[in-house]
Amino acid sequence: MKLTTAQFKTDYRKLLKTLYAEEQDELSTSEQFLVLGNLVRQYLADQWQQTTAEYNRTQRKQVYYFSIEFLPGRLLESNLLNLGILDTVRAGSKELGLDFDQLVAAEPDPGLGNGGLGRLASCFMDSLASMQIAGNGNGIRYRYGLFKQAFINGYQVELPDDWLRNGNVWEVCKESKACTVRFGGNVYLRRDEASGQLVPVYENTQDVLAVPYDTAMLGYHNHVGNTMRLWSAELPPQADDHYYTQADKAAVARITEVLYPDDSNYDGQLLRLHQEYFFSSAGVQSIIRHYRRHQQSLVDLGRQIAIHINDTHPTLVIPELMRILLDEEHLDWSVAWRITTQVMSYTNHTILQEALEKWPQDMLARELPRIYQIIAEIDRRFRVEMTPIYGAERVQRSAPFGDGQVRMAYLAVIGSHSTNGVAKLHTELLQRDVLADLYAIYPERFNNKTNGITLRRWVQLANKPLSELLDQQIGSGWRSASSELETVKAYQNDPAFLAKLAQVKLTNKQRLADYVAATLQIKIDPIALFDVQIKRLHAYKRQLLHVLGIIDLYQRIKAAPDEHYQARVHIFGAKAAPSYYYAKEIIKLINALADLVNHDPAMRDRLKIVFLPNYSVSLAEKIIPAADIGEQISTASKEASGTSNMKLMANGALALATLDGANIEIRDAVGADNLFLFGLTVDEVYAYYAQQNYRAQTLYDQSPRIRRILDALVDDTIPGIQTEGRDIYDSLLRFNDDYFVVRDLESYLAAQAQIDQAYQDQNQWQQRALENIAFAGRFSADKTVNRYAEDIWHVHHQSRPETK
Ligand code: F55
Repeated sequence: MKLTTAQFKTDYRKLLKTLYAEEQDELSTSEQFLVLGNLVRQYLADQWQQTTAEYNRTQRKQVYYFSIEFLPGRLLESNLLNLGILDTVRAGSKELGLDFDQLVAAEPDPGLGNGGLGRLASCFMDSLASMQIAGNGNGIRYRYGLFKQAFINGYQVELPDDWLRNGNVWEVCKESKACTVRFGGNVYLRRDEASGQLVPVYENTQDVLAVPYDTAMLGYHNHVGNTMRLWSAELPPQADDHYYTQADKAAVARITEVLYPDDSNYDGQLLRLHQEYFFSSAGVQSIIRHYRRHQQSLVDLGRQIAIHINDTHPTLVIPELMRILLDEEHLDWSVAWRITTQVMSYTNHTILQEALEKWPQDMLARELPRIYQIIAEIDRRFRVEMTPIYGAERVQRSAPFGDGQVRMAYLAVIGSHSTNGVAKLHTELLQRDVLADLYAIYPERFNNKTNGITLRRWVQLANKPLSELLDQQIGSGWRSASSELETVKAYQNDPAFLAKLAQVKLTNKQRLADYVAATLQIKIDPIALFDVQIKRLHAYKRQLLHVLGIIDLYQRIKAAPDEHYQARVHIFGAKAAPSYYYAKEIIKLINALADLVNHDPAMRDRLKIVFLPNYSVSLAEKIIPAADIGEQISTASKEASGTSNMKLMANGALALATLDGANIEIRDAVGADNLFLFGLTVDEVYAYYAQQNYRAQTLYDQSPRIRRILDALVDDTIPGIQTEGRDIYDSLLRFNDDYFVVRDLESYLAAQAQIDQAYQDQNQWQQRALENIAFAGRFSADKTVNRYAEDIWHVHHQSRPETK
């Protein structure tokens, strides 16, 4: 859009007066943010309304991305960037005497997700709009997002995330588009006299009103304004003969009260089931209602809409769409089923057994009786159709019902036309392992879609110094066509350019150092190597391996204080699920070690540990541009893809990585010389499983170095971890190290030694950083989303300039 600084200043002053009727210097930073946010919402309104109108007029195929989590990050700057007025507004703010950066930081960061899965959903929303795909988000408007993390005495404590306290400038409540979602009660089928059809009769249901709140998702410089719709649970309007009690109110509000803080452990709680059906049902109802307003026949539904199921959490959209087509639209089962499978597609995000959702059949039958009947019929028909072809055993292993439970991933595969994994290796493992039986039955449904990230947020906004350097060197075309980043390779032998690249990194490290000094009172030297691990705390992600590596370095410095050591700062960001006891013990270990190391004069500037609390999208934006090394060290086969690996790469960090998830594809893109690989391969891990011959204790017995490192957990080297140190030590030796930490330790240490070596040659290091930046465009979510559009959703996208 077009905007001059003068116009902006006039608009700002006028809105300030309208909203607050005060002088500018009376406003707090957060109030200043609200004025600017409201102004930007006015600026984007045209674009948003016109896109919606265009979708209604042309009846383009719509994609609905159903996700129980979204992590959009702060929206002020990204909306300004997409509108093309970021520089104008920054300049205008300055002239108004506002501190623009402070105002940006005053926006609450919506934590409506746990980690990679929720952030991926938001990267996709951004790319859908930028690729001009008619894409809609559908999720839950949690009253409280993921807990805020603080450390007290080194232990994680969880505080409520009251993100809506000052209101939300970006959302619009659409009360008139509310839907009713039914829970519980009894359902029976009765023959309708007039039509002769069977219709369900509901008794004693508990009805909840789903109220939508819409947020605009803008495309980059293209006038697109898509919608993310989040649902909030409320009581239905009061009937004349019925008064609600406070208890009624509280029971309903609970459904959308808070995000479940577990990112990889499924624990079949009733409230979670209610959340899943709540947003699935509301979303499908509103899609069909909207569709019916514009279209006659439902037979074409599969050509007009696509519904995407982000992990199994929204799988109940399958029986819910069936319910509407059967009970409300009176289609035959076979017609309804054909439409449903045509509409639905599913992404799997994990092969960890403990993360696969399974709901007890009796719970579903009680809570969602009609939905249960429909799933039972899906199960019955699947068995009837497949048993003659594939035999009773395979069918029993792969049907929706098993062991008294509904296996949601199986239901998702059976009820959709596409199932994808999120990296090549992950998709292979799905086919070989977790979903092997269904892969044998429906091989044509399986496909890979390697994850991607939006460079608009993760480079353009998060790393402005790098963005400006790239503009200078290769022009600004990369900002809309990320494949143009590859042209920067032409400068890999240009020492002046490499020096500028090093300078950019140093600037970002200084900025992070300032933040660390201000928040944690720890002084870190930007000249040191910044080694970063940022992700949820989980045993399989092996933060412990990283810690053991630091212990080794600490012990080496202590033993030979006069040697030369590459100065290092180890930076962690990680939340643990509140109920994940072991993960919390690792947090305590990291903090205790940090305490020891950071106060030991012998470490001086050689080694510092910084564990930044409350890792979140906005904290990631500060850390990632400052990283020299990004640790991607999961046990091979466990990390489905990883996406911070891609963000770090795009910011010129080199990966320290196992051959897991998308790390493999990153290696293929940049070449093995431009990252540091170590550790067991998937085949080696699987061979240990098959032969059951892994013994961590033997490795401990045989290696003095391993022994010295592990012993530090239990010999009071690190004060304050009596319990934790012993538990962690036992997990490795007594309980035989589920994730091969001990097995990979020496290989990890060797890779770290290579890194120290490599860092000495700054010219060559910057060449490697440049190579990583150059190939980051391959992991642009724009491309990923285009592949979904072509292969799965069958919708048109902007084919130029950002094609495959
Ligand atoms: C959240 C709730 C439940 Cl019940 C289960 C899982 C999650 C969750 O947050 N999963 C998650 O983030 N998975 C991650 O998805 C990323 C995007 O595909 C992958 O990159 C990453 O490997 C995977 O762990």
